[in-house]
Amino acid sequence: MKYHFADDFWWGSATSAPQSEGASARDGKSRNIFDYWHETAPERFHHQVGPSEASTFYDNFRDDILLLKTLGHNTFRTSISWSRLIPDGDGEVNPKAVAFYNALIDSLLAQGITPFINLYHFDMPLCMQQKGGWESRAVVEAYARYAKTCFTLFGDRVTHWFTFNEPIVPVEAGYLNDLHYPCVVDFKRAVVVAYHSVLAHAKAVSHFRALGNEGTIGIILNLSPTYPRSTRQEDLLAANYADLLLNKSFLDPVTKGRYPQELVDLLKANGLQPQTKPEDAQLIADGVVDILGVNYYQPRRVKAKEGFRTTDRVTMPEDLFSYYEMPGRKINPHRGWEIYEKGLYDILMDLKENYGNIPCYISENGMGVEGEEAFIGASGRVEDDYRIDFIRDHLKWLHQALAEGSQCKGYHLWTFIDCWSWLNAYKNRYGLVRLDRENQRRTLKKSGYWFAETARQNGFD
Ligand code: BGP
Repeated sequence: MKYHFADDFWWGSATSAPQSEGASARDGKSRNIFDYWHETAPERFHHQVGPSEASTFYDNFRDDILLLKTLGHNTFRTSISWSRLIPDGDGEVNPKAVAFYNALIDSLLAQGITPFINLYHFDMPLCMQQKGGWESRAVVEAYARYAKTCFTLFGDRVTHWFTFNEPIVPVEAGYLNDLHYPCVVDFKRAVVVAYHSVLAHAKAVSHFRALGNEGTIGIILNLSPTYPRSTRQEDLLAANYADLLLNKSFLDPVTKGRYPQELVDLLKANGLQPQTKPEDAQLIADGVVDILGVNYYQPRRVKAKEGFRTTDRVTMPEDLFSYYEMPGRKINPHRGWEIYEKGLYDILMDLKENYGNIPCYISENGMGVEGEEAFIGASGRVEDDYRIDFIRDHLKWLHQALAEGSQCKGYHLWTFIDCWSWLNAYKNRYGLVRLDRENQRRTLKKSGYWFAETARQNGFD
């Protein structure tokens, strides 16, 4: 076989509680910011459905896990919903949530599928957001207690933990770009949110280690290589700034235990530095992860902002860099995102060369397709050859990175069953399994069969 992977390579897919569970107001769960936002601002979503219409995993998880087995998975990532487990964010544990997550974990293990459990996937409990969300240190403490509760309740069986999924997204989308609730546009507040997320992560890691549970703890970051438009000094500098703000702002503290000095200096020079406490530096130093999850969809193509001088005062990241569309780039015609498979290799090589070759795995990669019904064949199956090509071409670059010494231990596709998404609901379908929203019927796509076969034989030709 031309592309063969190690016998213990992790083959699986990823989802999140808010995007799959549904039952968003049942069995004691309180609202998170997405439940609330979809109820109160439906016009922002062109009246699309909200997370209450997710794919009913809460009720169907047992059957869905059998499907995971059919798909050749030996691992599967989902998240625990903070607002389900601790409805008031910081108090009593909800016994119905404990029963649900116990049953979910046990059902996965019974099928020989190792659960990868993430603690936070953009879904701040509304009551915690009302206390300031990640801008508040009290919320950092509440999150740390929630994390400790999860390790205590489920740590006898869960051995692969992750503190956050893509913590830069709530920073960018929620505090810079007016895309996610609370729709703030303020660089200084965004920096506080990012800093407190790192502290929350580090506190969770400390709890995990203090409990002495078996297993590993990591974080999942969306690492997008930042490629400059040209070799002009200004463009190189712009790409470096984008890398600092969007990748290294989390990657460095969670893998090296400290912020890059260049970032600290940049924030300081512009009066953007967050308030710190003397004990923070040690906390962050102790929060270094055992393993990194890497989400990769597309690179960032960066150029210098017109007329920007390095002496100018920065009030928003756009002052430092902007994006451009690279002529001739390969595009996903069904969604518009760039496809650049080698980006995956570049990330893995960067981790190898500049981050001590930290153990990692690809925790998300996938192809969203709008209007996928058009690809349903005569047999009723989605004939998604484009997705098979997408996965295979990324896996080839992953394989190359392994040949060059990367410690990448697995690959999770986004996602298992077509799922609800934050801003687009069901517009872009990503699944190995098609969801018919009329009757909740699940049907394997062609890519599902291909993935199962690839996982079973640990590779492909
Ligand atoms: C990642 C998120 C996922 C998922 C995915 C696809 O950033 O971790 O939650 O949604 O992107 O993006 P989208 O759903 O916006 O197409």
